[in-house]
Amino acid sequence: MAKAAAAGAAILQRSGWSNAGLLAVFSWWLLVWGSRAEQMEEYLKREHSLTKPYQGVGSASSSLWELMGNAMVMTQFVRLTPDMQSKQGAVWNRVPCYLRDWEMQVHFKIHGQGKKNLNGDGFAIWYTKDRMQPGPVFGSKDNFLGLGVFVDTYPNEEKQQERVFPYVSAMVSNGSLAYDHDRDGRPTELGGCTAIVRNLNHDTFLVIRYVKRRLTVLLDIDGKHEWRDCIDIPGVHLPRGYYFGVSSVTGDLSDNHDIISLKLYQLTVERTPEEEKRDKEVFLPVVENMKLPGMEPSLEPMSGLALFLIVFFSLVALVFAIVIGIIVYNKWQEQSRKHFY
Ligand SMILES: [Ca+2]
Repeated sequence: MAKAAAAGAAILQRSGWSNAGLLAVFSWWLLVWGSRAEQMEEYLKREHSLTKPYQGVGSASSSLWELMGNAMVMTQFVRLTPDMQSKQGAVWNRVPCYLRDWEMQVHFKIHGQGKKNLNGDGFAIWYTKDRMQPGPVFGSKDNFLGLGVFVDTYPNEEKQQERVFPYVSAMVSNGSLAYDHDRDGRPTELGGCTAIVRNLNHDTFLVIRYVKRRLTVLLDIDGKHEWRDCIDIPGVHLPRGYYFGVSSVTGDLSDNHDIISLKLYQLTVERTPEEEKRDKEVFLPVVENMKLPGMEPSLEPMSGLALFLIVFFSLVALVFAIVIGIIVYNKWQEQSRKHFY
């Protein structure tokens, strides 16, 4: 129900309702659904949102958002890259986000001259410790700390059978995990889905929702004003105080990667005492039950314990085998003695 309410609010806002009108409708919505489902309210946080007319972005140092590389502010959108080879651009929030539960709504447009699979590379939405650092992951730095959601429009891996591109995927790194560009991030992917998003005449939206350590990514790309599930992963622990940003890169192949708006909503949810305990603050990003190669350092005390247990049980098994051996030997000797009588 909370999902329906959030989606409803987004649709109303898109269709140009005033804030007061929206608030009234939304209050009613909450009254209707609130009694039935888990209560969730949402507030647009202007300090983490990028909306038209993008006042001061790229020109004023007091602006909440900062441009990098080839990114340009236009009247109707922020263009991360133009449809030209070897460009990279990004826009980063200057204000760290200390919210526990949030939702980032991304209104974007990817379009260009390239025919299917002759375009690239896509763009990334970030919630990371570092900001404004160019690099190889959709124009931003690798071995990042935090979350990256990628809208990958070009399949670099040759044998792509399971994944149809463009493809949306999510990755969480604690700094020691690298993005494998040649395999489109497949080794570190937490989840993903196909998203046909290029050269469309209708609006395309992506939502990243982070509530009670559950990370979900929803898409509205079919022009039906409906959210479709793409990624849903529980047990994602992200530190607070990281930065939101979006970045993009083109190589031999290119596209216009345009951001029309980024809207960050604070979500207010109630937690039980157990949930409070479970959702305690973390200082490094962690995903529960994920065995990713780079995540091993944080599990080192565990592998020490595992080694001890292996040695311990091996010794127990050895002693057991020796005891059995002695018993069998004694029985055998007894048997052979009986033969002599
Ligand atoms: Ca790719």
